[in-house]
Amino acid sequence: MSTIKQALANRIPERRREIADLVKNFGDHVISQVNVKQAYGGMRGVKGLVCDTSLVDPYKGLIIRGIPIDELADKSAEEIFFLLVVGELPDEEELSTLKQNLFARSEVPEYVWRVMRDLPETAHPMDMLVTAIAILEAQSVFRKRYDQGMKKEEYWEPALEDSLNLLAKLPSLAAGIYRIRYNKGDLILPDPKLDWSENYGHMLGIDTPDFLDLMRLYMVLHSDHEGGNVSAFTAHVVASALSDPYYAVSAGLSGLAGPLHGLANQECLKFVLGVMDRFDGAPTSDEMRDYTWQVLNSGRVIPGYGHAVLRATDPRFKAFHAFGKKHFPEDPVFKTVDVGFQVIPEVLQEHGKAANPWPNVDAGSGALLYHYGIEEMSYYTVLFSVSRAMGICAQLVTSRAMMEPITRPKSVSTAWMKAEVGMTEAAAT
Ligand code: HAX
Repeated sequence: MSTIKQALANRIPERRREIADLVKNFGDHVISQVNVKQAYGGMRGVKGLVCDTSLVDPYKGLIIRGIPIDELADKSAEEIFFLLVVGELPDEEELSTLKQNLFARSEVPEYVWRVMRDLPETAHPMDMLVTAIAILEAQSVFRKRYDQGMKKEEYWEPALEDSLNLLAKLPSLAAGIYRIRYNKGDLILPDPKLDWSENYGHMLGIDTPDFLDLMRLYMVLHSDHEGGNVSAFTAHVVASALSDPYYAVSAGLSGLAGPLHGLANQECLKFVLGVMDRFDGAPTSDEMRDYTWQVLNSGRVIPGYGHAVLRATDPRFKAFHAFGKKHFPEDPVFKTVDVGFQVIPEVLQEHGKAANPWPNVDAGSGALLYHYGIEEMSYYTVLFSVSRAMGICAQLVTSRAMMEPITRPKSVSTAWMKAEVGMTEAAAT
């Protein structure tokens, strides 16, 4: 049994008891109310979901299993995955076993590469990634065990097995997509001396220590963002039907591919390069202010700013910003991000629409990748996806371990709503 599996197995009985007690003793306790605006407004603020891997505090940002993300910024991706799944950081032995375990499962089957190479050049890298994960489903242990007949109490075991198999392959897969889509030459094999995130950087073709450290930081910062965001929630719903982790992760990452969610990092760099193009390099504060107004007045959003939950500068943005300040403060792309940080929140406040005028995680990450030569911005959401797959997998393993039922909230019609609020007389269904 892998150590991560053993560590989780040890904790499951107590957690199941805890939840059973909560539901038994306080099952009727009301935790949220829903108004008409929320029903039509993307359920913003409605508490109707449980996520124990992480939470997002509007002012403090991401907190993973009780630890604020800024305190985890020097950890490895494997430590974060262990923390997400088990609830505690691994000891040395648990960590090294997990690293070996992931490396041993990392080979991507040849048929996946054939499909990747056959996709048309117009296929977005996110389309390639989602396709690759979907066709890896052929290897699902969960589906096989379910077909053989498996008890509900055991669902989490093959869910974890599939998650480890999938996560182990993601760096090779994602790096291969980069090299195929942008004609970067042959695929690069993983190096057994490197860990999961370092191997990702290595297989992209960039081996400098600073870049590998950025890859580590990138994988840590994007790993999870509680349960209600589009990708996590989508994956949660899909997995609740007992679709296996390959189906759930590919569905969740299809949501991450939207410009209001993970694709915002691609849009951010487009915005930054657009400013630089206009002003022939990093803009002054006044130039940035004018440009921001122009974008807003044309009815577009400023990518990388605003958030559905956060109401302060995202600590993940701060961590990326600190990395840029430390390693290349004079880089013109980074400087443009920096000028934006000084000016855009003020403009958005004056504009008066965005509930949160502060930068989110996507505002600066592209500039850092660009500095190291990853200039193909349509690839950025793939990097985000490799990291976020950790949170999605940890959440679905937890859901199966807690034996959660299928997700099925009640929807109502507009006719029902009108009758409910008294706009019409007849009760409608
Ligand atoms: N620029 C311009 N207008 C913005 C804005 C921004 N950055 N952020 C919000 N607004 C606008 C909204 O479009 C909305 O306008 P309408 O009333 O005309 O529809 C209004 O302000 C109120 O929106 P909100 O309540 O502040 O924000 P939402 O919870 O509805 O949406 C979003 C949150 C992140 C989608 C939004 O802030 C946005 O579109 N930001 C830019 C895109 C972006 O950076 N997305 C990445 C977010 C982080 C993430 O998920 N990464 O994966």
